[in-house]
Amino acid sequence: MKLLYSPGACSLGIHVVLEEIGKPYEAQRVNFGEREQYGSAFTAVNPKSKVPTLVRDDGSVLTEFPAIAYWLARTNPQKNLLPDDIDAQARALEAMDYVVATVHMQGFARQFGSSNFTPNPADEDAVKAKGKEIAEKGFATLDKALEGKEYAVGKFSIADSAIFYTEFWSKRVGITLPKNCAAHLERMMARPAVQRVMQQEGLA
Ligand SMILES: N[C@@H](CCC(=O)N[C@@H](CS)C(=O)NCC(=O)O)C(=O)O
Repeated sequence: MKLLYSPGACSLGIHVVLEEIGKPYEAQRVNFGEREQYGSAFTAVNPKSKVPTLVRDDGSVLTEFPAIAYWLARTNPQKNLLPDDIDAQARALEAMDYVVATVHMQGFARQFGSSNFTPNPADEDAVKAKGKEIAEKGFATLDKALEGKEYAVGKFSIADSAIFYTEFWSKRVGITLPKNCAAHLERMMARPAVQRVMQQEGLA
């Protein structure tokens, strides 16, 4: 398998899942600085111009964080990256979707790429402020869900790798994480798989 990633991007969460699984894979850096994701070599693989992109052993390509994480968890059941219990499984998917679709795509995307949300440069500070508000509401919601728990649905699951990448981004935009999210981030950073990914992506 090959993961196409950009250091510190949301692909970080999938990189963690691959390290948790522990099977051989290749991690190929996509250089965002050089806009490689828009070049023909990349778009031939993923026309969406986005990471994470997973090229599977049979050559087929899987995109979208929740789909990739779900597929990796279900094809490696011995790693218990998704609970067996249907209700807990649904909770894991609920948390993952909330992180990707709301906290990331509505909250952080406004802060990292405010010009994508308005044609008027004068509005960009307001866009960023709205993004911060959405992300902070997201962390407050996740914080409640994490109350009294080490991980989102009991044991470590793919939901935690999604929560982790947005927690990891919080410092970049000056968000102070609420206590359960801060403890969750610390717990994630202590995992050997996460430490290996930090080294590999040059983030340590
Ligand atoms: N909905 C996508 C979001 C992926 C995404 O937004 N990736 C960002 C990095 S965090 C990206 O590749 N951005 C490159 C670009 O838009 O040029 C998913 O779930 O994977």
